[in-house]
Amino acid sequence: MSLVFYYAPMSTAVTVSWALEELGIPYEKVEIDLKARDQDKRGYRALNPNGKVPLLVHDGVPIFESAAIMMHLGETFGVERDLFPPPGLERAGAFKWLVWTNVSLGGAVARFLHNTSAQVPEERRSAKEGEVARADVETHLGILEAELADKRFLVGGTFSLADLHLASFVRFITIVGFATERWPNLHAWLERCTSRPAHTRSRAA
Ligand SMILES: N[C@@H](CCC(=O)N[C@@H](CS)C(=O)NCC(=O)O)C(=O)O
Repeated sequence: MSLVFYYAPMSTAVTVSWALEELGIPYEKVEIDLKARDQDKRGYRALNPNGKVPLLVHDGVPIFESAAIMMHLGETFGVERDLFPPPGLERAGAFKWLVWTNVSLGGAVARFLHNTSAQVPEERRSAKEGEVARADVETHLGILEAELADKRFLVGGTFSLADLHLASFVRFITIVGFATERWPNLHAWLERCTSRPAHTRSRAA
């Protein structure tokens, strides 16, 4: 079995670093220097035509999109390690939150960043759209807050790669201006997830 993980520090790839650390499976790491535009090199584009990280190549098969990588890691290695539900309705719950992270919450965050980040040329930004997107992000965080009112983790009562992926993303958005203290259930859940030793190890790696 071979797993090659293409990553960049402080990018969407951190969720996969954390998952690989939780799973404790051997893998090879290849750093992609985004500033040097390694992602545009022909060899990399042949594996990931999107030119983005993360990318996981499993036995020669390239898998891009962090949510898809998480689903694949979960069903292939996570079930026997109690980090992903077996096939069935709990697994459907894990899929639901993985997709929600990238599409629903992630879409609102992408609009927020597009309209507020100094890295986007001013003429392409709109303060009004930025405010609308901020409100959308907060609505999504409110949905998560309600979901966590009576549960410690998203599916099946135990920590899973669905929690890991969403916590990794929520941690990122705390850095771009969304303090989680306003949502106490979410805040406590984020602390439960990110205090895991594998998270600490993945940040040090
Ligand atoms: N939807 C993708 C997003 C990946 C993504 O946007 N990666 C960024 C780093 S955070 C990237 O590689 N950017 C390089 C570029 O756009 O040139 C996923 O979840 O995997």
